[in-house]
Amino acid sequence: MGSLTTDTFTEAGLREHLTTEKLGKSLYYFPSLDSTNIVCKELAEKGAPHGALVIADAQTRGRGRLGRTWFSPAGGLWFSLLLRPNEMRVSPTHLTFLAGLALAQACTKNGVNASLRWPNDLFVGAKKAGGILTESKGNGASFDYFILGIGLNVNIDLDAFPKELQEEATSLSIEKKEPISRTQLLAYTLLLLEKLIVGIYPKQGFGPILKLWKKYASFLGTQVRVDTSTESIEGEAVDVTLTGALAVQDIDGIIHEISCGDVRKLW
Ligand code: BT5
Repeated sequence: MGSLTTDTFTEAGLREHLTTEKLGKSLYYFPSLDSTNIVCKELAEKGAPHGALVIADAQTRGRGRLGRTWFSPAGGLWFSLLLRPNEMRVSPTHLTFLAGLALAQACTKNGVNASLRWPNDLFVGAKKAGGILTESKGNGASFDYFILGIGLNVNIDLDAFPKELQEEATSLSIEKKEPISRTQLLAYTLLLLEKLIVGIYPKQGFGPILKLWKKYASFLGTQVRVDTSTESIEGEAVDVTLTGALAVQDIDGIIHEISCGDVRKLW
């Protein structure tokens, strides 16, 4: 495995590589902080502009969905984007899909075959390598802002993961057997994301994006268990709808459309 010290972040290096128009133009880099989503939210409240990027080498209180912990040591790509709805007409649900697609495309371009699992996970093989946490202020009628948080295990050795994650998590460097430049990966991901947000989504809608997303969704067509806050549903993951819901067909042929939950592959 390559040394993690060969892949350092510098603010100047990040600025130099970014080729986006708005995403990341306002940039806040921290060697370590609690959570990029939290800091991004604070900046949003203080009036930071659309596209502001908060990035950290390590997080001490990285967050997953539903208050879960996101393990974030140095070597990963942990960042959050502030997105303002007056600049971007996209629903928070769709935003998670746009981000997943950009992330999967960027990983693949870097020689790692990534797949996507509904609604917010990035997998390599059978192991999770990244996740997305989309938060928002306001509601459907008027969103104030969105915080798009992205975590990707880039240059992290297996023994650096806590025991309970070693079975189910991986990193790009483990899979590729060499380190990957986080700066370049970030720059490429943001470029793809910006193209989706300002180009494809407003002009062509969610349909074509979902179609591309599904190409990475290797869990579709397999047997899964979906745990929601109220129930567990087992069956075949048959589709993801235009609203971003997962359709699961159970053993009786009944199709359940699930808007929020966690997917586990059964075999
Ligand atoms: C997610 O939640 O997958 C969303 C993760 C988003 C993290 C980014 S990092 C930048 C930004 N700032 C933050 O504070 N957060 C965002 P969820 O689907 O709820 O998955 C969480 C579960 O994934 C945990 O309960 C663990 O089982 C597992 N997990 C935790 N850390 C992991 C890691 N580094 N790699 C793989 N799996 C992990």
